[in-house]
Amino acid sequence: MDDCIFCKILRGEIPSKKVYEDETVYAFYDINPAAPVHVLVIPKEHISSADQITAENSSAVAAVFEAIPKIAKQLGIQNNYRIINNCGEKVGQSVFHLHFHILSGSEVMGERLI
Ligand code: DGP
Repeated sequence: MDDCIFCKILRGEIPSKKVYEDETVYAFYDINPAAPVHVLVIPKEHISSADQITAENSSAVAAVFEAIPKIAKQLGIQNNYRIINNCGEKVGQSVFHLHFHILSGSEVMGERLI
C-alpha cells in the first residue's frame, strides 16, 4: 500500500531497527516503546487489521506466530512476554497494517490485564 507506514518500512523508505526477517514476516522495535522490550511483528503482506484476516491471507498470520517464539528467543524473553493486537481505531489501532506488539521486561508485565 502506497501510503501505509509499515509498507514504507518494508520498502526501506522509512528506517527501522530490524529484529527479525524472513520471507513472510518482519519484526522491528516500536518507535514509542511501552515496555523495556517492545517489538512489532508484521506480515509483509498488507492486511489492514485482524478483522481482515481470511482463509486467503491467514498463512501470513500463521507465519507471524511461528516467528514470534524465534524472536522471543533471540531477545531472551522466551516464555515471558505479552502479545497485543489493537483491532480498530476505537481500541487504539493507529497503524492500519496488521501488527502484533511483543512486550516484555517491566514490572507491569506481571499484572494480568483480563
Ligand atoms: P497501534 O497503536 O496498535 O496501531 O500500534 C502502532 C505502533 O506503531 C505504535 O506503538 C507506534 C508504532 N509506530 C508508528 N510509526 C512507527 C514508525 O515509523 N516506526 C516504528 N518503529 N514504529 C512506529
